[in-house]
Amino acid sequence: MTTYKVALIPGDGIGPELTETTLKVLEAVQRRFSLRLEFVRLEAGDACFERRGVALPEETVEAIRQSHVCLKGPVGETAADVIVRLRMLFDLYANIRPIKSYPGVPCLRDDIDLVFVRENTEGLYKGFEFTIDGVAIGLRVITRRGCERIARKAFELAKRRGKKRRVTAVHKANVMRVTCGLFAEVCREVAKDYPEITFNEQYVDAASMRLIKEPQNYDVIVTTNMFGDILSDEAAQLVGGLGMAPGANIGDGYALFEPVHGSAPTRVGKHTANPCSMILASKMMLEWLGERYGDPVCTHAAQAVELGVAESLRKGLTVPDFGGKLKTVEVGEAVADEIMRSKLS
Ligand code: GGG
Repeated sequence: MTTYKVALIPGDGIGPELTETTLKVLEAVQRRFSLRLEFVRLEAGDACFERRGVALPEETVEAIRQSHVCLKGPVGETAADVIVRLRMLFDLYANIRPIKSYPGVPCLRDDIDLVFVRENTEGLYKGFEFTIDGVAIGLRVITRRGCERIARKAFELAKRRGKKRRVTAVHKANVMRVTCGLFAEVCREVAKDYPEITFNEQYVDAASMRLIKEPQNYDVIVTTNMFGDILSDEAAQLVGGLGMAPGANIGDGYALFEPVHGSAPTRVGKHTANPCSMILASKMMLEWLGERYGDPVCTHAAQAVELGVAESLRKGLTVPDFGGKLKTVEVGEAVADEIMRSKLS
């Protein structure tokens, strides 16, 4: 049986309670499947900064280097110093954010199943910001290499999903002719290598409207860093909000998984936060381990986690926001029960 070392960052705000809840699910996964996860708890985020004066300590980075994969809770005001920095440090260039309707969840429609492939290391998030004589300047960096690898990721994902087989490139090339122009041009070039996938382009403003008008028509959306961050929050609201939004940060040899949302400080201690974002992030983690290490047990475990989430939501075993009566941690226990009952092996 393979043991995978998981770098675990509980984070800030509701992060620690989402982490404990997700661990209940991952304990069930280990009991149910022949799979071992060794968690290495690490510090990073606002609380770490307040205590130590640094949001992402060097030993955290080093421990991540020594692990197979990282699972991270939300962090608060120090997001730029933690998650944006980790994406750059480990070249986690693809931010994969699935948006899917689950039964029992208040969704705009019940047939939404799309995924954002957001470029994760360039654009306005590069951190090149400065002021000159009272003028604040932020540089938007878009490279051919960055566009090409994220476009390929999107087309490969559309092929693997085998659903609508469509990639939509979202940009604003009519205004940002150089930066978005390069992104659009490279997406068009890459599309030629995938004749079996339908390719189309939308301006970001039109896409933000169409996501609400006809979300069922999207499959894979590829876009630049900031557009992806904004549109994926909007789209999450179509399927029940950010509590239903997991995210993966994927590079060529390493990956980090997290809920899409922030630390939600106003919810701390109320035990009402929906933990599905982080539980589904752990499902994506297992799926990635399965692919990266060619381990079908991880793939089956990932399926069991998703089925467990879907089944508990269907039964109304959820938080008050969705009409349920459960506390955050009890949702994890309900999902764990479903996993123990699952027939996958
Ligand atoms: N948009 C929800 C949120 O606050 N997410 C945390 C965050 O800001 N993460 C940084 C990022 O994804 O770029």
